[in-house]
Amino acid sequence: MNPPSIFRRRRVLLLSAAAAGAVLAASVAVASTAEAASTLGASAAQSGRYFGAAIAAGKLGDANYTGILTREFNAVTPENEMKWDATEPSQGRFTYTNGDRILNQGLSNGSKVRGHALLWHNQEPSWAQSLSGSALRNAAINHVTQVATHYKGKIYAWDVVNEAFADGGGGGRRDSNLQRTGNDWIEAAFRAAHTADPNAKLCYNDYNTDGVNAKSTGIYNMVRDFKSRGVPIDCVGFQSHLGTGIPGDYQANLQRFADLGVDVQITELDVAQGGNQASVYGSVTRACMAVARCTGITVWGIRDSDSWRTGENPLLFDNSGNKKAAYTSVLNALNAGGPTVPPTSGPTSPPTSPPTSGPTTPPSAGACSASVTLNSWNGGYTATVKVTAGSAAVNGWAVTVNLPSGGAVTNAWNATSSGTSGTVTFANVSYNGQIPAGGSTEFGFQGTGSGPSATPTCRAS
Ligand code: 9MR
Repeated sequence: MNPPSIFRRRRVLLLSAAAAGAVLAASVAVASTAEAASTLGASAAQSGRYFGAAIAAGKLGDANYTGILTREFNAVTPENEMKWDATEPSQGRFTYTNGDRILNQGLSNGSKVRGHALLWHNQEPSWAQSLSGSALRNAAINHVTQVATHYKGKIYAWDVVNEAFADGGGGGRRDSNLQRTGNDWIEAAFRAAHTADPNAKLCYNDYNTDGVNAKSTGIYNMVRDFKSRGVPIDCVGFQSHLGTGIPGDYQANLQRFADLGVDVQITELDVAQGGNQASVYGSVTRACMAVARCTGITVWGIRDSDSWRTGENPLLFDNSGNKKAAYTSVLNALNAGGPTVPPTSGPTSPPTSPPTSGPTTPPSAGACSASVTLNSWNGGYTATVKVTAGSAAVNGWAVTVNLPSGGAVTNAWNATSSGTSGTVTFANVSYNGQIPAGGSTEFGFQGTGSGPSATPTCRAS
């Protein structure tokens, strides 16, 4: 589960506008670390993030539990109370009592509430387990509509679909009765959720996606497809039920999803208690803090005794509610700061229709510039390329990079690529070709070997 340790380096390559020769500095706002906060939620909030916990309605009468909850956390997720079996135990009869208790606990404490989960092959009520085909599809979409409508305006982010991808090497969908209703069941669920609660962030959530692997890449391809077709997806949840280590490309994996134009969130973090539990917790927190669109972290329970992983002591507080070393590690990482979460703005998805007119003249040099940020590991990298227009608006662009021999581009996002090795040119896609004067857009690509070391060129029209 945990790949061997890898070497990572991070470089920023800058290309200046050809005419001016000016150097464009990649700029990120870094949260002030002048005053360290003393709780998880407050320290996360300094950079615009949340730090949450999964909670259970049945424990809200436990003063030790709620004491930690209200002191430390500024987000909550119902561990079971908003799942399908809990909210629609018989078809068409909806029960929100316990879900509402979690919601009200969160809202009364000024916390964000993550909704979990509208559709999941697990914890389906028995009546749904016996359905198939259009009867199941209609029941599932009705469930999404009803539950998202009940909580409309109150949920920060919904896990619309949970764990729909298969484990193992294929990168494909998991077989389930939902999947057998047709491959479009996931996008149908996202569209229904968006119609019911247009302001909630809509997430896809899964496990074993904690590095670049076949499963996470399958999900990545789905998200990229959704973004290109205007399916309303806003975020991807990485559950992060971890053993004794963390994949070396954990941060790069978060970043490649963020580069698709979605938020990323750590949604169910817990780490087996071994010699390095505290350090794994610290690494996960630092990875999220380093990715501007990683908006928050949720741990899957409060005290070790609250965890579903009986006997593994995987949480931040011991059975008595005392802070563990892992707690200190997380708090320090939060207080160390990182890029501030960008404000939510603009449409949740790119426009679906292409621009009415494309570039009429070949791109010319000098009217745009590009800066490349590499996340590299031993044998591969992801590159994020920022394309910035000069003093005139750009209506189409092309960026050319020279790759060292032996390496190849394996995939690209928010751009089309021509060639895979040597000189590779990336051109805008329909929705990001137009850049206002001085404005910028981003695309990315992943490759084997080493990333580009020479200055890329940008041509604009
Ligand atoms: O923690 C949850 C546990 O109480 C339930 O019995 C279990 C039922 O499958 O679900 C647990 O939460 C899961 C979450 O909803 C989705 N990701 C995996 C979590 C741990 O199994």
